Amino acid sequence: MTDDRPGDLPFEFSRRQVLRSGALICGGAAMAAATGSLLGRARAAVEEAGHHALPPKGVPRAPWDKDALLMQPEVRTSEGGVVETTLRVDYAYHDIGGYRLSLRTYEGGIPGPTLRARPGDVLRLKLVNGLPPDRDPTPVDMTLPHQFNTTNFHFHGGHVSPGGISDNVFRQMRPGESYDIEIAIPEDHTRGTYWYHPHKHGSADIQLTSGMFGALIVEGDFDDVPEVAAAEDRVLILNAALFDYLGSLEHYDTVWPEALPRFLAVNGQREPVIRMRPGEVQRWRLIDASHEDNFRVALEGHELNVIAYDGIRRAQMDQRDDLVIAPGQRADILVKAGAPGTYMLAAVTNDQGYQSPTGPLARLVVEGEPLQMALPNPALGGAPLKPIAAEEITNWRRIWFNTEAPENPAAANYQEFAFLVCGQRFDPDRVDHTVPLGAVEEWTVENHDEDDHVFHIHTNPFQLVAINGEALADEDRDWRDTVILPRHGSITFRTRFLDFTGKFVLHCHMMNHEELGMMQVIEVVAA
Ligand SMILES: [Cu+2]
Repeated sequence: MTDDRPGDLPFEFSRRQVLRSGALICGGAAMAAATGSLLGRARAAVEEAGHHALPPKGVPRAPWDKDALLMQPEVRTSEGGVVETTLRVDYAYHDIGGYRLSLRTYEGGIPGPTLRARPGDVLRLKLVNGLPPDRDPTPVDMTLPHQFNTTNFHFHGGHVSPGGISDNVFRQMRPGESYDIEIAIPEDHTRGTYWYHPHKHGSADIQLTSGMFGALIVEGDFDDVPEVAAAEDRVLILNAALFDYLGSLEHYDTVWPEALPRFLAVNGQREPVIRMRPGEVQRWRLIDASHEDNFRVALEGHELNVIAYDGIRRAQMDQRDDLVIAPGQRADILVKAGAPGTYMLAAVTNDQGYQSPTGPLARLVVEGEPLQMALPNPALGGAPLKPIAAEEITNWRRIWFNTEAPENPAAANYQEFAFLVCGQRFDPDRVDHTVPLGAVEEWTVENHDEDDHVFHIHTNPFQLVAINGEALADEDRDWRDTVILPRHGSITFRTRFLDFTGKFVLHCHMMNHEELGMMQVIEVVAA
């Protein structure tokens, strides 16, 4: 084991995490035991927080192989320009971290299959909803979570038509029925890491938290960079495990409290092992499929070299000690393995208005014959999207996210909270923004709340130009589809509405917030 990182990274589990984990009497000892060794501190915190000790009874059990290798989801690729496949939604037993859970899945797996396409391809999917009938066929209140067995399909980050049977999140896919989905990926689509998940308002939170997510890769982004092309390519979908005493997710209260996962997971596994050889470079496609929380991801002893955010290639590799990733976001990183040893990949202390969850994600085991692999020149070149200049802008908008909380939030039920955009709850029948096709707009999104939120808009990526009113330097003007909206702050972005008419949504990607109303409708109309 080595520890060649600077020792100032806050790696301890948060106090709240320790208290929550039922380790109150030894929580103080865990903190006191923390030493200068990053690995030692993380391990001590993990042990003291009780992460490896299953309670004596309760949730159904299954064996936990603590040496299991990180699995890759089954891959379904395009043939003759078409990715043609069935996605069956159904309950399945899922063994993770010593528990046997009964969860809603795609194709019986967590994650669902990885779909791989090229620009110009068509995704031709048959979604078979094999779930049983909804227990609430006529919901009492459509603005609150409801009908957890009705679903639909969203291509997160896809620059594709939001209408018809394409990426249409207003569709309802009922239990016992099957539905065709056909999404044409434009020839000029950005190539990179995307993902899919349900987006039916009322059930998306429960379904996504269950494990209904999968990677959707548009191939070919770094064909011209040999160091990236040579790297083994792995999908790492991060999420937080939440379940009730039956190992299931049938009530909204199971997902409601903020930052209360049982543990963190990668590709539906708890602390899997990733093997590399010394000097090897691998490409990890990080996807944050967490229902609610940000993760500050760090890999002990190693730099994270970001080559793309949200599926959009950067002009310059972003070399970092750690990386905050928010629900919905992706970060493609290159990892160059150091000396032989075991290194922890973990979510470390992070403040998003409250403490983000912390804990181990995976273990990197570096062993075997060394490899001589290089990282690319940090100047990657070839950024795919043209920056939006001020002169291009045809319109400006300002919106804000706000919340209304009951007198004592910790004591209250979720029904008592309101998550709002511009003071209003989501209404699928109300159009909040009408945009003429061809518009190029600059939007400022304010956060009037004391916690961070996560802004996401469908159909068109955007270029960030300012945070909290401070203009970003040209090289920091990342293209994104999902971005952290800082508490009592704002983001400003520019975006082009050039290719698609129709209705789509913007929302907070903290799924609890979306489900309780923090979402708006945009309609792009022919000019
Ligand atoms: Cu939010």
